Amino acid sequence: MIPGVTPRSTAVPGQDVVDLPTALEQLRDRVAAVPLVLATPGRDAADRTARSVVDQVTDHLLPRVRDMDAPLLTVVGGSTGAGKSTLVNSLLGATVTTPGVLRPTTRSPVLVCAPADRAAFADDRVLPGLARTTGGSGGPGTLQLVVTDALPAGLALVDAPDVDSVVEANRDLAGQLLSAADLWVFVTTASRYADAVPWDLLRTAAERGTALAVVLDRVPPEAVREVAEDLHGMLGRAGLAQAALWVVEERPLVDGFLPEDQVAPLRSWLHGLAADAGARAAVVRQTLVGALASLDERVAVVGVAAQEQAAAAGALAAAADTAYRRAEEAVDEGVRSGTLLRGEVLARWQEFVGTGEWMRSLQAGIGRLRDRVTAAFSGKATPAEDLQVALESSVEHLLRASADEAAERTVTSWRGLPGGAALVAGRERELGTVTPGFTEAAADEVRGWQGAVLGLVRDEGAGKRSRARLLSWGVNGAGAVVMVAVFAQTAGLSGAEVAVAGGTTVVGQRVLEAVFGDAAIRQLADRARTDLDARAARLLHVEHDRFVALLEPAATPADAEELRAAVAVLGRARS
Ligand SMILES: Nc1nc2c(ncn2[C@@H]2O[C@H](COP(=O)(O)OP(=O)(O)OP(=O)(O)O)[C@@H](O)[C@H]2O)c(=O)[nH]1
Ligand SMILES: [Mg+2]
Repeated sequence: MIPGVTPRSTAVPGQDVVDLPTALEQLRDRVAAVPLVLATPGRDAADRTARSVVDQVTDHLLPRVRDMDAPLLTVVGGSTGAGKSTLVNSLLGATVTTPGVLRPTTRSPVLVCAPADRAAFADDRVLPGLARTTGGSGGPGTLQLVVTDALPAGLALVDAPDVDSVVEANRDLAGQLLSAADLWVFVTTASRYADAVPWDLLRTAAERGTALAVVLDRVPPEAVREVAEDLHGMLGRAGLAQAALWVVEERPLVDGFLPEDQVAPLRSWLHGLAADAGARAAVVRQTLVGALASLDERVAVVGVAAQEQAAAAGALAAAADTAYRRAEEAVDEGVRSGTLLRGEVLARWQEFVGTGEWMRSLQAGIGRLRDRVTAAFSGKATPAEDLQVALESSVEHLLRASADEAAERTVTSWRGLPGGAALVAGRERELGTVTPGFTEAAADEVRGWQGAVLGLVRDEGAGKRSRARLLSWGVNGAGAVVMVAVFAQTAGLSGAEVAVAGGTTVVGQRVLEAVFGDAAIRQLADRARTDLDARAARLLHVEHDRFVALLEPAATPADAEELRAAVAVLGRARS
């Protein structure tokens, strides 16, 4: 440190202190980055909140805190067909925006400003998501910029689409424009002022203390008092007693404009604001302070949703884990139960050990029999290979059935879990069964396993007495015996039972008992089983991973934590 110079920042270690625009940008980027991908019950509402925060920071808060003196952005919004466009034209005394009989008329907004304020709105300082057009509407996603002497400098007017539009894009855009505003001019009519949607927005304005003027349009002259009083009462009950209320009577239009006496008071109020820098600054501050203050709670809503997403993802992952753990157990169980030594495998096993001729020769005694077995094993490569092929398809079948069941079980559990149904919707057939590559991968693994068993047989027992005997059966023959031993031994089948299964006689059983009782065979079978288990686990992992991959984009508790941190940084920047 340089002597005599103390650091300016009084930041608490570990707590960032940044300026307000930076804090707002960071918070916005955090909110935008929260992946609300799972369709949990609160997701859609939280998603809307997140978007409204992102939009408002971009469209209103950032441009405003960067330039407190920029012209007042006044958005004329409200009920469908209330006469918003007609009002804007009438305020200007010029047709700058198109009114119409067909609803909704205004689909892309029109921003009107004085020539002196052109630069403040021509670029992407405010509402950067809307491309500017001039000389006519550019369609969806655009903002038509109209520069006119009819407006004083310091005040811009936006003719917005209907807030309660039948067209969703209109509703969203209207909401976005209102949150970009320094001042709302909210237009409703004698027949619509009690509608729900406008009141949702008006309540939001009340909560945030947004600067607000309400225009009660198209009021039959005889009902002015009654309707105005009623609306005034409603505004008061909503905490909006401070809102300026303008009543416009329903009269024949004059060249498409409202009669001058109906529009003049509102116009002079707006022009007054434009002329009075102090009053304008007060409006700007009022809306800005309320909007900034509203962020904590709105971001908290997104944070809660992120937590919900994380919890839902956790529950979905647990369901998949359980299903695939059960599949591993099912494979293990299938191997242990000896059920694989049935059907085709059994037939090939019988062929392998049990030719009639060989059976008869068993009578001659164990010693000779073993030689005979040796001869049978080593001399009959084809039956050994047939047995391997039969075992291969039987193990593959077991793997496939277990993996299919796990997939189906996962899909079934996911359907009943928050966020799960939407993930599997329309994909039940694809997700409820093994992956397309499974059959091939399983065949590869099983063949790999068989190859490994043959390798074991070849390498194992070097220098041991057993090796010579083992190899005297031929690698294929000994390998087949080890493979059968895997299923027989773990099933607790004695050599005798395998022999019975093989259809051999009592004497044959004694021979096979000797073969399967052989320590070398038992050891090899243990290692072969461990290898098979590992291969099954690997296959099932791949299957399981595709479900995990669906959950990976979901929000985590860290997302919620980062939102809290960003709000805290904003809080320090604000103070
Ligand atoms: N007679 C009469 N007609 C009006 C008045 N205000 C609006 N209109 C008519 O009502 C229809 C709707 O008016 P607009 O100004 O297009 O209404 P809007 O609120 O901009 O409509 P959207 O943009 O579709 O939400 C048009 O045909 C206007 O001419 C009024 O005070 N008196
Ligand atoms: Mg309109």
